[in-house]
Amino acid sequence: MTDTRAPNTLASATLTPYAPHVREDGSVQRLAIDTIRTLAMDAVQKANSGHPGTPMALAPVAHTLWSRYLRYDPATPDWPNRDRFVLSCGHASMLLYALLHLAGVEEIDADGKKTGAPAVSLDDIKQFRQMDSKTAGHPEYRMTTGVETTTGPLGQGCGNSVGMAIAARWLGATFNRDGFDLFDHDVYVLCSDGDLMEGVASEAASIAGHLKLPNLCWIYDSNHITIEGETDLAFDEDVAKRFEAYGWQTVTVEDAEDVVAFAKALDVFKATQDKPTLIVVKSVIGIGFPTRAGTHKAHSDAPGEEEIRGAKKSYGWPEDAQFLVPEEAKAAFSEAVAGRGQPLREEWEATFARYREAHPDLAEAVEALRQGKLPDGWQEALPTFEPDAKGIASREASGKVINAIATKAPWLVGGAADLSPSTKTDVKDAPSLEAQTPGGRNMHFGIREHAMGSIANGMALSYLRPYTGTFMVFSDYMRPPIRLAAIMELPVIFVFTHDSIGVGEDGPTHQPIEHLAALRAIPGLDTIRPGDANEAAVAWKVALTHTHEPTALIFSRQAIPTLDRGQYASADGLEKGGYVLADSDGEPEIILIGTGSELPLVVAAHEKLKGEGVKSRVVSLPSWYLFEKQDRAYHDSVFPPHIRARLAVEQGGALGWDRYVGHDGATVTMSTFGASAPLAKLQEKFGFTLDNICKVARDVMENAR
Ligand SMILES: Cc1ncc(C[n+]2csc(CCOP(=O)(O)OP(=O)(O)O)c2C)c(N)n1
Ligand SMILES: [Mg+2]
Repeated sequence: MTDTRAPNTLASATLTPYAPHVREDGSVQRLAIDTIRTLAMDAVQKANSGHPGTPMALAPVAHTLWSRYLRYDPATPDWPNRDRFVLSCGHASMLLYALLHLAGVEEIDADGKKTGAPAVSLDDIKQFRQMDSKTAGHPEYRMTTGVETTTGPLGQGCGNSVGMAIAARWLGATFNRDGFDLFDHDVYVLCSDGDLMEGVASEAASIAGHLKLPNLCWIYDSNHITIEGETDLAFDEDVAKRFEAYGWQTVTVEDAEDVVAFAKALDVFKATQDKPTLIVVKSVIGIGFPTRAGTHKAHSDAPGEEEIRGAKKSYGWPEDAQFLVPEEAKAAFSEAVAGRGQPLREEWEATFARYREAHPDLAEAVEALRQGKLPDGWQEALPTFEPDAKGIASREASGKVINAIATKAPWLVGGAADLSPSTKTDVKDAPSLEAQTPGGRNMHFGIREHAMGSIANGMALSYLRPYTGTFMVFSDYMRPPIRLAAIMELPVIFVFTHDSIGVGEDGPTHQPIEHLAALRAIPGLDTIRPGDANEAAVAWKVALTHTHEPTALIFSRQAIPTLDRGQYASADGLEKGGYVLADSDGEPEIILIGTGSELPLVVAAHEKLKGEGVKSRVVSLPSWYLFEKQDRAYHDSVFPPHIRARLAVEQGGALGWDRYVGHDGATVTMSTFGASAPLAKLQEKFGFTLDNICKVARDVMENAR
């Protein structure tokens, strides 16, 4: 991709030069900076909770970035080519709310329509941290217009930003044409000591350096303070050197008050075309507080009237004023942001109108991805699989599905954490996504599962349909971003293969036990464990149809027979989460429930019991999440309440199965870690054999009588 980013038109020399620590230069910029500070203090004091110190310290930095660099139109905060601003240190949320308020960002609803309300009004700021307010304790994507991603768990915003920067480059490489620079935006992050101590940010920074992302700028608030005290307690590495080793450009700004130096640092970022940039900004947390400034006491909690009055005095602010927003400060700030962003956005729209003429197909694709849709017809590409007693591993089936739909779903972009030969997540004959091929589609996340999840979330926030891949046991390494995908309602697809003791010889460290229960416990996450190749195809269809839910697709390492769907019910039943796969003539005496690789085993038990005169029903239950969405009548049709003899078979922990098997039912599940041995031996040891399932089924029937 040629770098088409607009040159910085504002030379830093045009900035009002504040001398460090002189906070009363009388300029309107200074007024706006102090407005941010006083709003943060007043809101935290009123809420009696929150974090005032960092918004106060970073106000000059954020003000400079927004008013002089950020390409952002407050009237169209969903303009696709806007620069992204991520507040990774989400505890400093009042900084973002103050910026959104002062910039006059307009609210848009879930359908992208303007509501006529501001994104954050002054009243909203007065409702900081209150029920149903737009100013939650930490910034929440979807709840507040202008919040680009939910942050709060430190490090995640950093991870997301790498995904956003990757997506921006991918979009540019895929859709930009001569004379049509549709996508060339930058991604800015404010991050704190905590962010940069977290492993996820290190993983993300490492791959960002590898990918040489020139459109990524992290601004590190080096204030030497965390909650427990000075950073010396636990953090004394040279962060800039670490980032240089990652392949980043680094610039240090000695004083956050020195906006000229900071603007120069941003100029360095804009001029750097071959690597990401880290700007280390040294700041004083809670600057202006008489006793708390520069101490961990400025990090959180209401500072108290005395501290606030002292700080306001030091800014030359009326000490008794609360929630004071000088009109001229707001006007100057919003005009500065809109003055640059609005013409750029209008120009973009004019370009897009011409693009639609010149490249109608591409324009249609851009429209579709903006709406979170895949191109029409992608479902037609979904494969079906012939009955096959030997069958294939569901990971193999998944790989075939990915490859079948790849050309129909061009912005399905993903990859694995160095396991694609095992997870089968690569699109064959497609280029890798690398520094020189930013439009490639096979991501090599490296062995960085945590960042992989976080990066995928960032890609989803920037219009792509990302998927990830690793062994299911390592879903633990990804839990924070999976949870955040669910909170943000991002339709990320997390592929997990090697889903049970079926892993075999690799042993207990690689055999998931509690992981299914742990994933099923995340609200809003659709965890699907398909029972054969056709269920795997339908699972992908469901996942790609989701617009507001992430999906965990759980696949086996080992082959699973492909069921004869002429003899048994259609795999489309998966769309309801669970369905009657095989039934008895007349009322069943027992319901056998299976998921994943245990489904064919349960079907075999059903057939064996039938031969012995026992009437059983088989329920395939690949997604509890989807099944719970069905109504009572459907539930009762699958699980008639009076049939109390029920047996669930799953090579995972028992936790949660009582919901379906009830008091009189039983499970054949795992109650210990697995073992290192060939699969057949493991199945014998842990009771996943035809004979044992039939025996337990008979016991259950006996007990339920
Ligand atoms: C993953 C994670 N762990 C812990 C916390 C709780 N927490 C919030 S802020 C913070 C550290 C504060 O230090 P720093 O990141 O330097 O922010 P500053 O106080 O300088 O703004 C911690 C531990 C968190 N939000 N996320
Ligand atoms: Mg700090």
